[in-house]
Amino acid sequence: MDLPVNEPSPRVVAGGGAGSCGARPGQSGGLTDAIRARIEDHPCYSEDAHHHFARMHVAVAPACNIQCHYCNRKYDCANESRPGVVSELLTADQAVRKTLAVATRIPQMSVLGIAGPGDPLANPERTFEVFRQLAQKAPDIKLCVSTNGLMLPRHVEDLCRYHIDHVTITINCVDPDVGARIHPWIFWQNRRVRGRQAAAILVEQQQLGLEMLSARGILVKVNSVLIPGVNDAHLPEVSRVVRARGAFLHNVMPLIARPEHGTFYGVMGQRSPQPVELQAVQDACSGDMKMMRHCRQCRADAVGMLGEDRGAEFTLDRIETMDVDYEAAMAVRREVRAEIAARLAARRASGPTPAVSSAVLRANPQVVRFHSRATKPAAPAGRPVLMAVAARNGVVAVHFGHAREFLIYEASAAGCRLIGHRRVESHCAGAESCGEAESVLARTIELLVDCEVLLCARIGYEPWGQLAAAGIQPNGEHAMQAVEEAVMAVWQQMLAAGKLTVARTGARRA
Ligand code: CLF
Ligand code: SF4
Repeated sequence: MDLPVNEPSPRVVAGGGAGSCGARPGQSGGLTDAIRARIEDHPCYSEDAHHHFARMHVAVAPACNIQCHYCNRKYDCANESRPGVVSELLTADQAVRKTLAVATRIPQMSVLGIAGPGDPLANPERTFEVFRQLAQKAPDIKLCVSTNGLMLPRHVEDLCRYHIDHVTITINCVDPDVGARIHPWIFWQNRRVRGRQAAAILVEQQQLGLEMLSARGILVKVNSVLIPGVNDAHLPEVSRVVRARGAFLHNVMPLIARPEHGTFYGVMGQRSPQPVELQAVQDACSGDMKMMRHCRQCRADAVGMLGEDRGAEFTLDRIETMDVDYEAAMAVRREVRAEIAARLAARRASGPTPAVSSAVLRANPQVVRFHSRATKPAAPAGRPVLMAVAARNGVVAVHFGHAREFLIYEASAAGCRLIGHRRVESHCAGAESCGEAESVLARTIELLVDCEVLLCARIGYEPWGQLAAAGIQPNGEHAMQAVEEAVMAVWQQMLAAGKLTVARTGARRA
């Protein structure tokens, strides 16, 4: 399954996303133009791309060859998004049909990933049959796979054969003693191996597979699950080692452990990390390694933009009734892709933004207008400010009460950078009573209490008052504006008002 990887901490003022700070001829932000071209439409490998391009997973890989203490693939909740979870297992033919249907309906869907619910390389026949068919029928779709790495060395040549250009390996440790506390057993050479010996084999195969992929020029992202008290202090070493072996990105994701999931960690009461702990470990890992901060820990059957799941629109019975003309769809997909690429290029150059065409609006109706990237704020420098943003497709487009997640940005004189995202319960949609809405709001405020500003499209009077009382200033003045530009505009207003030369005031816990 995909236990998600990352991106430099992009300075938006300088070009951000896949990074273009201090670009030299032929390079952007340390990326060569060739690599930029390979990631610019991949929503996981490029932070910029995730505002514009969608991904989908097909759940064709039920079996797994290892056990992780955080995994229980039996648990499925349609409202939950976490790796390993699916609603419908597919055959290879069903998966191909579904992929073509989704790519026709969502033309900005650029990547098909196989990420579970087990391990794709523990189910090689189905996995490679999907890739084989799609390489022929839909050559414009990028193919992506996520694996625990145990069988990776054995399948590197297969991955090359079908032009799999992006591979994710979940690597939680490089020390078998740490690994033995995460992975109780593996299935290796027809027998079950346990404990430290199992972890040592897993680590060895992961590192060998990583080296083999890097040697073949395949972009490798490493996902690591942050498990407080188990591998938190160890992950910077993991980052250093995988970087040295050629990994392109590192994605440190928080452990999800709840008793109702029936996982070992959930039942044993292993806690998940707080957002500040996650950020601290991501920062400690960053060094010269690109870090991904926008991962959404997708389900193994996720469909749509990161952070949304349109899987319910593409169940098998619905797909049966859809007319799919992929030749015709490819023309629309080319048009949409070209327009997104043009807008991204314009933003990178901080030049004028081309008008949004009808094709893009059809594919992406939330995009009403799109602003060029923020310019570098003038001195004097003020202190950094954390802001929570209710966004869709890179735009401040979501009503506070409808938000299911907030992007967290840090704005400073150096520009703004994405710190991560935080999931919340929808204040309006989920609550069945006033009392319930109150407690949902209280939990949201608790989760965002380190943020000073909350940007959203609209917000009601009641939550406005409670957020402000907790020291979080709601702001609805930048509705439908590009997120980074809105964040920097607010920061500059605070700077001009003299609020950034003194420490934050008025913050209190909910
Ligand atoms: Fe899927 Fe993974 Fe490919 Fe992306 S997801 S197989 S690299 S197409 Fe992306 Fe989802 Fe995070 Fe994975 S946001 S869980 S990192
Ligand atoms: Fe679950 Fe671990 Fe296997 Fe992924 S690799 S399916 S998390 S047991």
